[in-house]
Amino acid sequence: MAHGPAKGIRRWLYTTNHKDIGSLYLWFSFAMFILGGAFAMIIRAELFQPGMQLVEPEFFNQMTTMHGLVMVFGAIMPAFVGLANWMIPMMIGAPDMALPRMNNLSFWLLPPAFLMLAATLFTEGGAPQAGWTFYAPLSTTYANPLTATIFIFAVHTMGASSIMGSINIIATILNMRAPGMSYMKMPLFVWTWLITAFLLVAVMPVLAGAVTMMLMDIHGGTSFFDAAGGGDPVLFQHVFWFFGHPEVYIIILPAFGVISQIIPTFSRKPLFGYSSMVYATASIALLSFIVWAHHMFTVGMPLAGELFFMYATMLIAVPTGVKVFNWIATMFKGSITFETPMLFSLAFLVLFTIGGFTGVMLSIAPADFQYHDSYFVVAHFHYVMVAGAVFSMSAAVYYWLPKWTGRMYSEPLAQVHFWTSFIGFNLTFFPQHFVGLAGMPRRYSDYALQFADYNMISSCGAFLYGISQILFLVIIILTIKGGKKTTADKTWEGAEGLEWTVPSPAPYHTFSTPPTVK
Ligand code: HEM
Ligand SMILES: [Cu+2]
Repeated sequence: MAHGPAKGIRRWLYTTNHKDIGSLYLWFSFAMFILGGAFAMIIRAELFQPGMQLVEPEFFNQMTTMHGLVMVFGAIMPAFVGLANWMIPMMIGAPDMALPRMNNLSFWLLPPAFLMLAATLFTEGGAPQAGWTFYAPLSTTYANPLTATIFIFAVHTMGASSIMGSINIIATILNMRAPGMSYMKMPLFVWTWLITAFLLVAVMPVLAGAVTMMLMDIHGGTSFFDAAGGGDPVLFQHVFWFFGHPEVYIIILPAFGVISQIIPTFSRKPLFGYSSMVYATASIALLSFIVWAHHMFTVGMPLAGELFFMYATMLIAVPTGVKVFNWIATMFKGSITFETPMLFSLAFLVLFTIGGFTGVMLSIAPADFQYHDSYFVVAHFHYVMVAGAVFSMSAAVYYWLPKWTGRMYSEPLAQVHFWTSFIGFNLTFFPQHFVGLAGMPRRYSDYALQFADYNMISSCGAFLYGISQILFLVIIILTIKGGKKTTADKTWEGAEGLEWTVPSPAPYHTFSTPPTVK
């Protein structure tokens, strides 16, 4: 019991401690957030004005591709895995994750994977340019073989990391709950991660299959995706989106979990409709498997197919609506206060709902022929991924930072971070709905004159959002180095759950005797 962490670098290389591994994931994902953000800034700088100013079109394509890949696989997913590592054992009263050595390996596969991916920027062919969806044949026949091969190896490595991480999370939740913690007593964050981990185990192998088929097409003489050899490029899209659509729920479900922890705390009321939240999450996860072709309405599908995927997609709005109504009902007649985690959660609620509604618009098959591959889509998924996933991560960091470090962040600075993020985000992405509907296509380095004003607003908003994330880093460092000590177990008056029963900072080992849950 009494032994602490190893000294120096060995602590981090060999660690099997869920808190250390959680911190590694969180710092890694923040580094990737800054890297992916730098790529976004290059994109928005080029798009500040019509015409070509700063970069070559090829390099612009590399930036959109790398930005998407780094944000999805490097920033958001590892951020939530980091949160899972830190919080799940503490929330279920377990001493650690079920498979601690595998946990170490899951993390340490990620830095080499992203080093490889980033290294492609310095190869002769440059980084991947086919978009983060890397549709064949752009990513096979027309790609630089060296770049494509490194990229495929990097994707396999990330996938192995994700699968091991999810197996660990499932094993931990199924086996290591404290006595008395039945499934229907688990905190919602634990529930959403359990369901997410099953999604990951189900679809990461599909992604692995897709990139392996690409590898065979490039080097093995097959033609899975090459019509000239009897294959079909549309097959690539089916395989990709059978992974890719559940993937977007892998990104958003843990965010739902975070919001379900935070809103009750600052409303000083228990979560409204706990069991319906669990069933809604499970329904969303199941439905996410039967809607993939809503990304492919324009490829030429039988009418029955278009209708099936249209209605199936719209069906997801039902459980999602249940969740949104439950969050609102939780706040109803609560004694609400507006500390930073709550502000980010409220922004999540409003902006994610906007992203949800534009999603319903996109699901209307005949209308999608107009929106498809336009900036409307870019606006839609940033309302979901940034205002959804990234805002909920910001909320989570402010909410649990005092528990992690035993120190309080600066509330005034955090509020500045919130408002600059909120304004910057909306300035960036709200106008993109309009230019998108007016026909501005995505992934182009230049655009027609009529889109100039809105693009300038977008770029200004993006720079504001970007700078405010540097402030986020400063706030975190200031907290760790010199924040006011909070020794009390509970930082927040309304907070419930086992993680709030241990001291702050959370000790290196918690729950060597399991707590009993009534
Ligand atoms: C303020 C921060 C951000 C800015 C300014 C920004 C900007 C952009 C821009 C301009 C594009 C290119 C759109 C296109 O032409 O296709 C893009 C694409 C994308 N972004 Fe972001 N982004 C930001 C944050 C994020 C975050 C946090 C994520 C995390 C999920 C993300 C995910 C994506 C994805 C998946 C794409 C699609 C890439 C592609 O079309 O190939 N973005 N972003
Ligand atoms: Cu989808």
